[in-house]
Amino acid sequence: MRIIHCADIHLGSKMSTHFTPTQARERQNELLATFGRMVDYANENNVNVILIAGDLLDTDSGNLRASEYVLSTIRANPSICFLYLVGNHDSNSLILAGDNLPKNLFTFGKKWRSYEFGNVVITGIEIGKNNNIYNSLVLDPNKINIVTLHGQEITGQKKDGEVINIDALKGKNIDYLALGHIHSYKLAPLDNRGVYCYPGCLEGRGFDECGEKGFVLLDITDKIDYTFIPFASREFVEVNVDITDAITYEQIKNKVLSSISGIPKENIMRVYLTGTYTTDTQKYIDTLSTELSHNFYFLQIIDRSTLVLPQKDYSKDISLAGEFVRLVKSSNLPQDAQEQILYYGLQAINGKEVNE
Ligand SMILES: [Mn+2]
Repeated sequence: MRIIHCADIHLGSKMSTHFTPTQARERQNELLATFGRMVDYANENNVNVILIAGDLLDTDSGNLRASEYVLSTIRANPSICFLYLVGNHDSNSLILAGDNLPKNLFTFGKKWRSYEFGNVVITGIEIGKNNNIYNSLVLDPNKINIVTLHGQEITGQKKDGEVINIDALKGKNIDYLALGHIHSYKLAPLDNRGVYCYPGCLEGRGFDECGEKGFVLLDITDKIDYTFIPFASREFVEVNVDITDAITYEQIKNKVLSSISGIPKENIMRVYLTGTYTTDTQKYIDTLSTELSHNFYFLQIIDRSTLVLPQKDYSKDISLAGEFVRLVKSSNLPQDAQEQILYYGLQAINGKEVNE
């Protein structure tokens, strides 16, 4: 049999960070559409079960469209079993609020609950703040055991809150521990028998969720094969570009272009300018952002380069420039503000056009 293990889809997220209202709306729809595409993938690849390990919704309620979309999709695919464990974001999920749930939608509760598919048993529990779940988990060693939980992994030490004590789940006959809560893919050994896995989210929602996102496909015969399937419609990508040797606008632009070439244009990009610059550097960031933003769905340039003053000892220089540098450096302004003022001020004193 085949199972999709996904989690942390956060349907109904506002997606408004970084984006215009139009783009945010588009990303909200993409999030729903990617869930729909995953169900299509399940159909096309003979997947029997979609196991959702928590945080399917971004909030319990308030997003009627996301809830109705999910319920409608589940009803339209009666040959797939949807096992939905709620997480900390959707513990009172609106999807489960109605009386008339789809017949192919199954849930978990505050006590361990198992679903059997031949030799495969999927067992889960809503942990909430309950730290006392481990002793009551008893699994048949002769079955293929998948256990699902939502929370932050910890080892050893006691800690309150929605945490999963990995050590306490060792030696429990678990073959695959299907987790949710961490938004990046992670697969690690559990014990001599099993592994534990966070699939990560389906779509990144910000630059703290960079890189490939997707779900895990489990192919089960007498053992489990697991494959991470990248599935996001866009990725958040961050790139560092060292501009130390670039002086002209064109040189900086070419450095940025060569660093981002090959990155698909549908991605959501952030370019950090790093290294050093001088008062001669043509660092016209607004112009560069505008020019390059046509190359990507979204592109943002953040300047982290630092100013290197000309090889001149301004501390005793009897000139307007010397007086200016001493005045700025003796001020209480933060380092980056001082650099900005010195950059533009020295350009002005040297008779250059001051941009930005
Ligand atoms: Mn969570």
